[in-house]
Amino acid sequence: MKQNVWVLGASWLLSLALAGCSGGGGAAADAGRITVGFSQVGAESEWRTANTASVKQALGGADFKLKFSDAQQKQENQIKALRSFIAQRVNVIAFSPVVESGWETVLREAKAANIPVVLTDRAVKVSDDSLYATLIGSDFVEEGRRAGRWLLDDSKQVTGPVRIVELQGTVGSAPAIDRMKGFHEVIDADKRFQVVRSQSGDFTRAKGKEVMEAFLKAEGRNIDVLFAHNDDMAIGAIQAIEEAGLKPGQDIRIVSIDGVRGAFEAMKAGKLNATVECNPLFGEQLAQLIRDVAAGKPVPKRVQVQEGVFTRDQAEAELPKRKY
Ligand code: GYE
Repeated sequence: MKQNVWVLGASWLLSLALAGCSGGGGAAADAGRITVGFSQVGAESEWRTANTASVKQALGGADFKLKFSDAQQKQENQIKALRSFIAQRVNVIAFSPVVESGWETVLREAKAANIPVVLTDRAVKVSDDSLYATLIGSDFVEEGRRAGRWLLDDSKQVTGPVRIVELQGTVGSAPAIDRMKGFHEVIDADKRFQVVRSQSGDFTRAKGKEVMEAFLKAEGRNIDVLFAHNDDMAIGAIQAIEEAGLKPGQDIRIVSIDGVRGAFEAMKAGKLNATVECNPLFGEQLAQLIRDVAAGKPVPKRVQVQEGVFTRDQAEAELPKRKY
């Protein structure tokens, strides 16, 4: 592992030296700057928009030259972007993988080219974890548990069954898989709780609304709780619930994840019951990690982002403080 870090660092120094030797105004102007290729998932949610702004700001500073690419939620676009970064011989690749699997080949290509890879936000499933230097992101399993614990706590007075519908994130993505797992870990221990429908809303408002409409059609008034893997889907679902003549936050209790401004507004209006924070503003932390990786310094394999849980009674006081 140590040796690996050293090799990656050395390769960065070498590529800097080569850039210096190649002459020309551009290369000279870039000397000392770290060229980063960043492949973002897309623009599917408020969370993502805030994350993109944070990353662009932090990597827009003097020490970096940023090549930014938006994958529009498609893995094939990300693989293309990564290959293009490799061909351009960037110093570091950073990317937020849309799904967990299917990365081995392209990550091996990056490794063969001695380009270190920093994962942001979402994890990958690979047989060899030396294929990436580090992952900075949230603990999605814990977020799912937090949503489950909130529900448990909010259901103390409920004696009968609690019928839950679940809006999952993008199929095969780390946050969808992990949030579902964490939520179940907590609620499965209590026989009252039952997930009666569970389907992906792809982390978007439009899909969240559409799938919630289908849930309402199938279950009628027999839905007690909605667990949405992100706030945007919950906000879309709130619309569907209102259009069905029901009161979101009351007839159907709703818990979601992210803690974006729209969620705080919905809580303030009494339509959303709780949101579990997932902080997208890790641009500065990422920039420091990239500096360290590029310099060949050892970095932790996993870097955690700090976050909490917020409820309706806190919404009014918290809203002005929210930065995303
Ligand atoms: O929760 C969701 C976004 O990967 C943590 O992706 C991220 C998730 C986030 O679309 O809103």
